Amino acid sequence: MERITVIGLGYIGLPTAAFLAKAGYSVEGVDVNRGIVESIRENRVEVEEPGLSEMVRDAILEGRFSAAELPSKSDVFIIAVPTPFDTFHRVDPSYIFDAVDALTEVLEEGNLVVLESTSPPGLTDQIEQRIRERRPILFEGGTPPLFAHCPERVLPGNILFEMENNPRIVGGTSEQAALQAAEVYAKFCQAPIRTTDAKTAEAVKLSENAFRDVNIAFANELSLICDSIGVDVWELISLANLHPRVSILRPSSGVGGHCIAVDPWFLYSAAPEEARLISTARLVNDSKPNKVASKIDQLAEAGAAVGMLGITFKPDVDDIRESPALEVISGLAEQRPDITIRVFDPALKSLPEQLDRYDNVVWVDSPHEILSLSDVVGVLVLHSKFLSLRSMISSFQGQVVDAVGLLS
Ligand code: SAJ
Repeated sequence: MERITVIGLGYIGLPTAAFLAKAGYSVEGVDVNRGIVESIRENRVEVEEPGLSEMVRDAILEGRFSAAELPSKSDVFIIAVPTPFDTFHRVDPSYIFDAVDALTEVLEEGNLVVLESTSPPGLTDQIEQRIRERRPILFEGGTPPLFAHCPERVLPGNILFEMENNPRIVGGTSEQAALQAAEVYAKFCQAPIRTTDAKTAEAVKLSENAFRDVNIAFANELSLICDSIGVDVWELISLANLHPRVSILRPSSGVGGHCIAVDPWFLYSAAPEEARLISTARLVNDSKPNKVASKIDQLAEAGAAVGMLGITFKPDVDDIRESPALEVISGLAEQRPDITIRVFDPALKSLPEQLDRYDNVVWVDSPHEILSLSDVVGVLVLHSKFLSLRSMISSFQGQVVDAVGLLS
């Protein structure tokens, strides 16, 4: 049985490891976070994703998945660690390089190294170069290690389905690398797998997320234009979308999460002079939470009770990373110490610490409390559990700021 090591056991690494184990590989998951390693050893999964716990548990019980803090010898190494960016929107590849340095110690001739983490164009080539400098001997025989980029494309909340059913792009620093990596992914991915060079694969992934960001920015910009000219943006979009070649996305509280709000900057930093539309879209989307907060601010009289529906970065997930709703609430809490802000989110059990520190922000256990105790209500996330509140909100006596179109 071939051995695969997956470095980084988060939203992507963990399901990837589970799929590979299910496909018959002997998989070792590696994470620098001891808590994560221990949780796997105790058969626990801390990533909230439908079906994932069961799949990981099966892999562990069948003896095909184990966890460690450092990589051991293997045939294939897959890197799935986060790639953050700094305040100047420059990519910080330090987690990737830490993972690379850890595997360099145990790498052998003929091994395959696959980068799944979203990365700036050229990083997979840099990884090869870095290892070549540290272990030149591995490249002197007839079977040097191979390097490829296979960007993840799955949507949080639907990861298991999409990991198996979304087409994959595999880019190698050589053709052989791309083909070998494609062979590994074909063991569990049912959709077409297309091969290319590593830099193209990196740029493809970034372009996908930048495409979505630009399109959401268009919808968000329309919502601002509509507010200023007194037109209902939701009606406008539904009418415009009747055109066979128009498909406008949904305005919102802003764009959050760890992908779409981040990745376009990687394309931007690769060619800042050229990436004008992409950087403007980022700024439009980043400005949206503040616009929503201002709208609520204007409606809330001194000492008002404000209710907020939704905290997470998008509907029906429990993830609050880069959440625009969180930004709306914290921004308003800071600007308006005189108002009380009651908050409810069906995907969470209590206030996250980012909101808990405000004396004027209070968690409530049901959306009905929000509606019965507030003068102004903000709908910040379109959770499907909120759909049943439509008629109650429509007959609500106070003011409503519906940033996500629940009522439309
Ligand atoms: N959003 C809107 N309006 C819309 C659609 C989304 O405001 O019409 C907002 C959401 O509320 C959220 C943000 O955009 O705050 C991003 O949500 P999303 O569902 O569009 O995407 P993510 O970030 O969950 O996942 C994206 C996906 N990329 C694309 O669809 C091109 C996913 O396939 C990628 O794998 C993932 O990024 C990633 O990890 O890169």
